Amino acid sequence: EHPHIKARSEMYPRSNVRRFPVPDDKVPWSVPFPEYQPVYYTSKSVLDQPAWADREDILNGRVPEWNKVDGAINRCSHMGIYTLDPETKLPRNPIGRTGIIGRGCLGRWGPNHAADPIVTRWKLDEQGKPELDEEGKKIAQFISIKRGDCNEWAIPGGMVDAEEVITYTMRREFGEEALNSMEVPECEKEKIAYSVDKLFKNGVEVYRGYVDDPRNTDNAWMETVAMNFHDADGSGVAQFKLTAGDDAVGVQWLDLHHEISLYASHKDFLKKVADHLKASW
Ligand code: RP5
Ligand code: MG
Ligand code: MG
Repeated sequence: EHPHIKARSEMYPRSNVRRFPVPDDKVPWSVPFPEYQPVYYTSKSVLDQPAWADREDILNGRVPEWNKVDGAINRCSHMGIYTLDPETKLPRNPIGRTGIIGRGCLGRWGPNHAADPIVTRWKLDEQGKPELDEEGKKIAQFISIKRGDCNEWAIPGGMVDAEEVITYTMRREFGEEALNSMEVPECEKEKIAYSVDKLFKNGVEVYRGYVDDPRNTDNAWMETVAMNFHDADGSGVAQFKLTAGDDAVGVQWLDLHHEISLYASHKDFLKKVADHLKASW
């Protein structure tokens, strides 16, 4: 596995917490690192224990079923069986060290499951013909949102709610973040739901696994399933009026391109979409 990079970025998001520096070669747990002194951080919003968060003293009382579906909570990893820290008995990041222990601002110990819908179309020129790159490959575009927490462009993904089916999470988050579905008048809601449902019927999974997210810690990390919903003839998405909603502060079509700069490891997922569509990259 590639060593995570964003999960080692110096400052933990929306905090004054500085990670203990972890050099590339010291990321894997299998490499001894006796000087390693990770900083403990769990944000106040998580300690307040909202419905989406585990208890801080989770080992005190009924021990959760790690690597299993634990009641309504999916504690399985897409990366295979994760191990527990020999000392703290808490789940250990499958990629390796991050410089922080605790959960940061993530609710679950272990994997925190998200879903990422990648809605694409072909970029058209003024005549309505697909635009080609130097190699003659068609250029694809995807619906990107600007995240309010860091102002970075990203896929409009979100957390899988307890017992929610992943494809439903994708439809819901796409509606909330890219179409502002929660704010539209009741009479328009049905129309939006109809076109979203139609497009989201035929998705292709392009990635399933760990996300190199800046919120990750040694004990809590993001995982996702990313799917591509391609509107080949442009008729489906044309009806969408893009409006940023919920925690998104902007929304736009972005070209798939190897120089694109996106939140977490979202660029890796888009490369997979470009390959799948045989589009320009
Ligand atoms: C990323 O965080 C995932 O790939 C997904 O896009 C996102 C989910 O978290 P929120 O958008 O709910 O903060 O790791
Ligand atoms: Mg959301
Ligand atoms: Mg989101």
